[in-house]
Order: sequence, then structure tokens, then C-alpha cells
Amino acid sequence: MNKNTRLILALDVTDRDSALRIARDVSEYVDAIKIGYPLVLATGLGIAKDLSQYAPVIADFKVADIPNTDRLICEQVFKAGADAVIVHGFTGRDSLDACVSTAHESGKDVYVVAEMSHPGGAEYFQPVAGSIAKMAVEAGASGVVAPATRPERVNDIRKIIGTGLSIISPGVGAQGGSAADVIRAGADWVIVGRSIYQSDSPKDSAAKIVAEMKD
Ligand code: NUP
Repeated sequence: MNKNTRLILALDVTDRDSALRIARDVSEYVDAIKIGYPLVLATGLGIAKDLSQYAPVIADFKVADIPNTDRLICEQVFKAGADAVIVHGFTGRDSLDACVSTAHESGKDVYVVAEMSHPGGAEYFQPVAGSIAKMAVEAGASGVVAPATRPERVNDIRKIIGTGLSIISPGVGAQGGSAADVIRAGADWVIVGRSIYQSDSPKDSAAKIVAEMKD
């Protein structure tokens, strides 16, 4: 994923035509497109390949199972054309290792959720976020997911992981976070969904967020 715009689109729409239209419209403003259960359950995993003509695709399946199942899931995700997968770390090092080794076999990336962005993310995640982030480094993941709604936590997590791993950060706009603030706190990319795909002009909204981060 090249760091041009620092914006990742979270494409949580549930119909194929809208997904492809929005992806095409915003493609010049995004470094990647994140897909997840809403779009994939509605349209099928084949959407990954269709979207990859516009930008690299990150599959946000928050993979969280035993190592063998994790490996099987990641194999399908990468075979379908995704360039990266988002996984959970709380399942332990062996599960994370299965995801990372599957990804590395085909030159793909793994991002590990360190701390979630919604208010409930402070309940169970926050106390273990540091150790999950540390494990992500040790396991050879490409980066972690950390909350734009709590830039100070992004700052803490950056200190733990150093500069070798990327931070991708959801929670901008609809969840209340600011793109500029979280980039300043140490995130490499922001992940934005509703503020773009629900706006009258997804393209203008994406352009505005990119400009805000450049400033
Ligand atoms: O902690 C997380 N918070 C979060 O919002 C981890 C995530 N993967 N996400 C995802 O980012 C969420 O599932 C959605 O796809 C996107 C944020 O979308 P929005 O709040 O900008 O609409």
C-alpha cells in the first residue's frame, strides 16, 4: 500500500453497483479499499477482485479462530484477490502466526486490531492493547488497527510498536474522530466509511479528508 493520500475507504455498502460506483469515483483519493462482512455477505467474496482494479483491497474479517481455521480463512481471502487481512490478536500468538505465515507465503499483509474505536473498545480491549500491539511486532505483522476516536491511544501504541509497523485508524467522521488529529498522533492511514459513502458526493468528501490531512 503506497502512502499517497493516507486515506482508506471503508466500503460498507451492501449492493454491488453502489460499491463499484463509489470505488471508481473516489479511487484517486484512496490508497486502499477496506471491505468487510456487510459488503461481502451481500455480494460475495468475488467483490474483492472487482474492487482491486481501483485500489488494493483490505479484507476486514477480524479473523479470530484456532490456527487451522485462521489459515483456511486467510487462504480464501488472499485467493479471492485481497491484498491484506485484518485479524484479531486476542486469540493468541499461535493463531496470529497462522495468519501471518499464510499472508507471507503470498506476499500479503496482516493488520492486527490493537484497540477498537467504539466506546465499548475501552472496556475489554484497552487494558490489553499494548500487549496485543507488542505481539503484532513480534509476529511480523505489517501493522495494527488503533482508534482515531482516542488519538492519545494511537500515540501510546505508536510508542510500543516503533516505526517498523503501520497504524491504520478507523473512527474518523461518523464516530467523532478527526483525521488530522490522529495522523498527528502517529497514524499512517485513516479508515473512513460513512462520512464518504453516505455523503452526496463521496468524491468531494474523500478529497476534503485528504486535504485536511495534508494541511
Ligand atoms: O476498531 C475498529 N473500528 C472500526 O470502526 C475496527 C474496525 N475495523 N472498524 C471498521 O472501520 C468498521 O467496521 C467500519 O468498517 C470502519 C469505520 O467506518 P465508519 O465509522 O467510518 O463508517
